Amino acid sequence: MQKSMLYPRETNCRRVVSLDGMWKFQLDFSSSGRTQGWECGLPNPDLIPVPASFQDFYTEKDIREFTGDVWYETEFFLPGEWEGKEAALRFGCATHRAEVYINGKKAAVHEGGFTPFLVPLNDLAVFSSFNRVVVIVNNELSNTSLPCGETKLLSNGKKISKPYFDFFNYSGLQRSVKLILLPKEAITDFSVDYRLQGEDAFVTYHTITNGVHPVMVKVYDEAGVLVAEANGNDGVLTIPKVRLWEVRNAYLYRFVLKILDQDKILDEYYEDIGVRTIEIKGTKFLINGKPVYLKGFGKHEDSDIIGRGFSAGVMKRDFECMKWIHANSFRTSHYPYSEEIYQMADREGFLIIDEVAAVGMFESLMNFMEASTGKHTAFFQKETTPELLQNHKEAIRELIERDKNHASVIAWSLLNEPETTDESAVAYFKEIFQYAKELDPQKRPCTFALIMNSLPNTCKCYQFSDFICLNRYYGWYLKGGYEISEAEENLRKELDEWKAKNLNIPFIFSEYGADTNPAEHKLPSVMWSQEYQIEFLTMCNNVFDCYDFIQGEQVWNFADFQTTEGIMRMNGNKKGIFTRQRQPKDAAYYLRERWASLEDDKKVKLE
Ligand code: GCB
Repeated sequence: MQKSMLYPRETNCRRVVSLDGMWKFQLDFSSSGRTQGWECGLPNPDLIPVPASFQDFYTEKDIREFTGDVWYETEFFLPGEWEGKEAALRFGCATHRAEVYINGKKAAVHEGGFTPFLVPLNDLAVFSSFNRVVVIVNNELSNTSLPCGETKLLSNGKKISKPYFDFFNYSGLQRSVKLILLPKEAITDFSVDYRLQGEDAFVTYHTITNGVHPVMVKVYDEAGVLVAEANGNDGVLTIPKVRLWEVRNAYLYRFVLKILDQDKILDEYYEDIGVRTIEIKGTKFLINGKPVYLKGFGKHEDSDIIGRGFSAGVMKRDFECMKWIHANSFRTSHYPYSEEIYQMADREGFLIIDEVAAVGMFESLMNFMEASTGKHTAFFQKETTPELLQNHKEAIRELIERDKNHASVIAWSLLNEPETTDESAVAYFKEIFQYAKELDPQKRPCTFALIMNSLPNTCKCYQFSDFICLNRYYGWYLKGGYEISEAEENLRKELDEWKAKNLNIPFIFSEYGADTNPAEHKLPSVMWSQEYQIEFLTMCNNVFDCYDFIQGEQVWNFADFQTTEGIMRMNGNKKGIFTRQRQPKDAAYYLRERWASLEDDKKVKLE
């Protein structure tokens, strides 16, 4: 069976059965599962829901903090009528790596915790029968994992995760698992690109199949009317009088692909796709040739009890909150999100900066603090760097292959806050950026988020970015509280230095934010109070409005989220504009007013 990232859908020729629900579950505290044959059945399992992170269900700290192999098991029935076709299991993700056993036999391995993978079943599973799947999910961090970190052994023999990043190392089967049926001759990949001319759109498409028969493509509008068709695996579809996908005003066409052998349908697949163009011209982002100013957030997949597990309910609430506050965009900080979130963004007309899990490439357990102290970790000089580079490229390949058809995805973020002050980063960046450019059929802009010490005169890698994403905390980690006037001066000084470089590309603030305890009110303000969060945002926004190359503001963070415990975090990062339960802090009302007054396509105050 050929690899394929296509989202599972039921059609004439395909079937999808959800395996979500309660799975058997066992932590391997003594690392003995492999020698004791757990792949043939867990000896002493508990039950746990899939999809979900496993950490926050239990009352024992040893479970929440568990680092190592966690084992999952379930049974599935493989229908007899599927015989002669291709059956597979599809994992939405397994964080951070997985080994899958079918009826005791090793069937697949996958590295990387945020992208889907298929496990072919035909050779190992039995049709018309129940079959056992056992999955070993490992959540250890290292210098070669994405995200990066370390795994340490405490003197009591227990392992602990030490992330070089600021979010809890949630793991497990965090997205849906599906049993899927594909035809023998199948479409394995499909991509599109667009050109607009007058009122019409020319959609270049490209399909990959594993057979000899050609693909036929039909495009239907939202009313179900056929608007374009073409024959052949590659071609150009003409959509006359196209209705474009616009920011917060989405329109999706249904692309139906079929492999035909005379009258017989060998395979059928569909995707709902918005037609839009994205380009950068000078300091502007242009969607369908019109400028857009990004308003929104860096987010996390993070909520009470299920951790990073996908929940349609949480997703729905997040989109409703983002609509209420007049946001138009978000960054999938710091890893590819669940596929359903991109589908929803397509539907709702949100813009996504899609980030790969390349976070923590600055060796520090508190990089948010240490980046501004001049700390130097020579991260890309390690002997493990070649292996990291390989994993990073594979993660980018999977990300782009998975997400390339989403109208909502307007850019790829290839790293978050890497160390860029050392010459050794340059070769690494060059390879990563070149690779992403080659892979994307739409040649979307590529970028990375700059850490506090990646400054106009110290950053050796910004030249690779098509637009610059600044993560800046003037007024929080630097010059907070009553010193905020100096924070403002420093922020302006940095922006003046960027301006002097005359790069003639857009800049956005991909992070700026202040931790805020929703229970804290103080007049006059102090850091951590609701009042200070508004003061901080107001200061930053006033500065942004003075620089016309600033073409977007994404506040850190949409909602409070869980991190590793420590003296810098009060049971998590509290920079949310919403609480972890998705209720507004005071600053949400401030932002709502500001963003309502900023049109999607211009910076009102400049004009
Ligand atoms: C950053 C990181 C983000 C942190 C944030 C913070 O620069 O990119 O992951 O959570 O700062 O709040 O310190």
